[in-house]
Amino acid sequence: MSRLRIYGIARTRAFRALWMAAELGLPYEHLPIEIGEAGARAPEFLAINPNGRLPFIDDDGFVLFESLAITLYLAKKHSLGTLYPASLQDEARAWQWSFWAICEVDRGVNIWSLHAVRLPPAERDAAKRDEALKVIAAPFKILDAAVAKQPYLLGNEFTVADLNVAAVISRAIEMDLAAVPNLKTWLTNCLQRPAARKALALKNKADSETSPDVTRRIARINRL
Ligand SMILES: N[C@@H](CCC(=O)N[C@@H](CS)C(=O)NCC(=O)O)C(=O)O
Repeated sequence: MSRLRIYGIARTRAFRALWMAAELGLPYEHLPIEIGEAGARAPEFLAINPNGRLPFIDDDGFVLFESLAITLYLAKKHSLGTLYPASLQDEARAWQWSFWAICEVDRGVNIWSLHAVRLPPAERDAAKRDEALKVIAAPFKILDAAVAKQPYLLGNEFTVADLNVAAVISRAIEMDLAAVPNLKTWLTNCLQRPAARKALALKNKADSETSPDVTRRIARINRL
């Protein structure tokens, strides 16, 4: 039995943890539980993560929630000096980009994706979609400028900073990114990594198996 358990169906933010586990080549057990009462809010899972949200992990008895805390933890544990920066300043930059992604673009990309792609066409709210695009336009310009001068966020090498930001905005790959060409190239490169493709295969499969009812529930529960 593997010591690392990753909880959460791959269509959720569990995708971020699954991508990191693949980058690190870790053996793990994936428990693809659903959001809400049928999954993360069932008593047995609330007993592990009282937030009732996904993802969370159990690493040999060590329980952790928050998707990017999970990726940072796994990278530092297994890839210090490679995927996880060794210097104090680069570590801080990895945190900076991770917090930035959660605060500036996570919700906007999710709203856009639901109202541009994932909800049945008749139920998409164009006003929500357009407002989300407005909210993410300025931060996307910041990211575009950051990857215009160097291939990756911390320099020449792909690190946890790239994984975290690219995983948060992965659904933006379906947007028109003509206004941010450097972001588009960088995101494409990140998502073409073999580990990303493995995690994306799980995510795409979960997406394709998701019924409109579940997508509606996702929009309602997450207030998107
Ligand atoms: N900041 C958290 C957000 C977790 C979150 O909201 N997860 C969603 C799925 S992607 C969820 O579980 N929503 C259901 C709910 O809130 O009940 C993280 O990054 O892990």
